[in-house]
Amino acid sequence: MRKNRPSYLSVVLLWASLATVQAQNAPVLQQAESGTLGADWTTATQNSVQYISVVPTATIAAQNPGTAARVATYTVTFPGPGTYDLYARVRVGAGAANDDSFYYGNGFGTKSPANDNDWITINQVAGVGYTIGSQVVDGAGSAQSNVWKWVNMSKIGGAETPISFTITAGNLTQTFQLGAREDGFDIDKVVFGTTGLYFTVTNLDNGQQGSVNPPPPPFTPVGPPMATGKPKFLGGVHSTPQLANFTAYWNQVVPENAGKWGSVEATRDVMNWTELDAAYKLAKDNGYPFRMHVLIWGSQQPTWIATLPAAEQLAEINQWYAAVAQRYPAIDFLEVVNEPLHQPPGPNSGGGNYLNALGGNGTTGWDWIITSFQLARQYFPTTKLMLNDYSVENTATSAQQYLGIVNLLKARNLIDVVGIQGHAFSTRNTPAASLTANLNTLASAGLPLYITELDIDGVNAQNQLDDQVQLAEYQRVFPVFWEHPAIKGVTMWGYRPGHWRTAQGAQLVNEDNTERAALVWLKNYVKSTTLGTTKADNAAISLFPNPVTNGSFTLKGIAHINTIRVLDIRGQVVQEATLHNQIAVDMKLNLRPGIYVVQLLDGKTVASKKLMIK
Ligand code: 9MR
Repeated sequence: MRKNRPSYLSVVLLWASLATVQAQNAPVLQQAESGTLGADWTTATQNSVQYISVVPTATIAAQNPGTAARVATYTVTFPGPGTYDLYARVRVGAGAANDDSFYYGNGFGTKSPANDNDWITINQVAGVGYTIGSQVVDGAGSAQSNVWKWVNMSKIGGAETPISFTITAGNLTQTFQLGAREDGFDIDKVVFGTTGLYFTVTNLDNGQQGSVNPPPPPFTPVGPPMATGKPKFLGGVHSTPQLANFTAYWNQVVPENAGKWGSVEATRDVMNWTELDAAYKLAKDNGYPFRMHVLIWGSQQPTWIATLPAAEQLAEINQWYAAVAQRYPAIDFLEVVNEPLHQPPGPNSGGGNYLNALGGNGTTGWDWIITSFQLARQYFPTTKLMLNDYSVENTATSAQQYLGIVNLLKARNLIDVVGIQGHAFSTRNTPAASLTANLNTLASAGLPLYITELDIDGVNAQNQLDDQVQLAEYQRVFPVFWEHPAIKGVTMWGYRPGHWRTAQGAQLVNEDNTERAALVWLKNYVKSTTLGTTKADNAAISLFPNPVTNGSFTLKGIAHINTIRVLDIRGQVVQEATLHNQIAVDMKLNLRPGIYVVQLLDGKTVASKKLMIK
């Protein structure tokens, strides 16, 4: 009868409610070791994680496991019909790209081990996946090797187009197969989760249902940059992985790779400015100082220049300088030469091989650097010119050698500021007192110092991310730099995952932007530390006679002081002395009568005393 027939509307409603029921099918979790494992699989347990991997001796067939020994078989019962994505908790071994592939069956059922069409190849797992509880596991992520991570195997590319799995009513129990490809690829468990739902790492870890809507991002920093209002900047590096929330933390910009000559002009006369433009714009839009990294270096240089005759090389160098100067009229700091002590532009691959075109070593030993700076003054007359290098803060000999180059340039009025990279590999085994002593050496040229590429690692002895290890090292190293009176700014060489030292845990935030302990501390430390006006124990230091009548004065109580400076009323240093654990010193002055300021530096603080000379 007509009135008993379901209306069109109720059919739609019934369908919709069925769809809702389907969408709520519980995820299905399968431990990898629970299957029927072919003979080439091994099961192991580490830190209470039981997992499977294939023995190293097996061969890799192109796009299929090859033999039944390399297949693992599971019988899976689903709670209801629907479409499911396949998630897996896996670990890529130390071989990274050589340890990061496997297969799964192209649909349910028992597959033929050597038939390509029966298998989906999953590859390039080394650079994808998620580790943090709140992260949604989609097709991306940036977890690396040697960590347990979740990957949506129905979404990632890297080899073949992946698939989802469809379950129809009445066929809830299915056979599912995995196949081995590379050794060093460990599988802990898999989860079938309803396609279209958002599964976080926590959901998958615990077999929980995903959510219909994307969960809100767990953390958004508010800013402003932590050094706002401070006399020094605390800057950041510009590159794709480092961009998120930049302006909430950093107030100075340097391009990570986009300003290297080999990146701008990989092909002769074809300039790629895109990313360098973006870095410059980020700085200028926000009123942050911009540092150009880098004109002359012996790494990441164009390959085509290495084989040109010297005269042509010099012409190309002039064109490079001119092009940068024209495109970026307001560079604040220009790295003219990077890494002179370690990577001069020599004949090594990517080294440019143009050192001789710039005058070679010559009589000064560093003529090529002098020429590089002379050209820089010519093309960038109003820009602060910088020399930059690494590992000059951790050894006294390198500091002296570097100072030698700085002084050669300074004597010719070619240099304005001195860059010290400050990487973790230089600071980590260096006592704070040695860092300070070397900074004092470098400061003795009287030019401002900048820490240009700071990073501090954050893993423990087992190479696992360890917030406390990083925090302790930040607390040990950062204040040495930040509070040194000669250092006028610090730039972080990245702070997010994707950092060049991600494997060493140097990132300050997690994938989901949450702040690691070191960053929480750093924000508070920078905010609460008063710079420049911190006084050493002034009262304990006595200076007499004052006024000075016979051209000299005595200082007592200065055991901790390493530098004495006398400044005239315009703030110019007119006399300076370096001390080594002396309890008293007599300073002979060669100055006109008048009022001066005596500054006493201990590497962390500056104490000042007024001095009158009669
Ligand atoms: O961080 C940069 C990384 O992405 C590049 O692959 C690498 C190539 O040389 O350069 C890194 O940056 C270096 C910087 O340009 C100069 N000082 C050392 C930095 C770390 O290697």
